[in-house]
Amino acid sequence: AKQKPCLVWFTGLSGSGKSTIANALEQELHRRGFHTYLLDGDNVRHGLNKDLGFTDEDRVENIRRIGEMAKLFVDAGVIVMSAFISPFAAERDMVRGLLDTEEFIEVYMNAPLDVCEERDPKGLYQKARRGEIQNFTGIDSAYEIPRKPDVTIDTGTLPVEACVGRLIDYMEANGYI
Ligand code: GGZ
Repeated sequence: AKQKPCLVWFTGLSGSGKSTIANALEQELHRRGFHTYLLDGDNVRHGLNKDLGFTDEDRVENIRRIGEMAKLFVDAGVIVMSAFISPFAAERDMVRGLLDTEEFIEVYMNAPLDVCEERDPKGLYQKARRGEIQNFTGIDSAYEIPRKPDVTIDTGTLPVEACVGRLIDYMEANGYI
């Protein structure tokens, strides 16, 4: 199907639903015949970026590389999704600046910290609270809330299908799909 290539940039706390919603969106786009690629921790932090940890400096470099890589996919005509915390506004803006204005869609996964912490699928918040891991976003490392995201999704309260629906509506309304 005809598509306008773009980068759907999910940002939010650990446990806010970035991977879940990005995967569900990708499935729906596939079902409709679009060509997509999803960048996430599994295929980036374990590969290209496996030399990077979670200091501020390493997160900055993580996002820089992901942004450059995503740009290549967009240039190749793909609808790209990325699911990284990307806690700092400066790096999100840097990635935005790599692309044409309409090519970058910043999606803020808005879930309160206590909801994310309650979900804690990997037990990482608990470890961070106990001091067993350091520099954990929301606990002892900052998350800067996006000031002007293109889309905000209240993932603390909305079911997955509704979140995907919001994104599909946005992408249709703005001519990406
Ligand atoms: C935040 C951490 C940390 C620390 C390991 N802080 O919920 P998850 O497990 O599956 O996703 C988190 C992921 C965050 O990596 P990102 O590449 O998205 O972060 S960033 O954009 O800030 O570079 C979490 C796990 O890695 N994880 N240690 N200290 N998340």
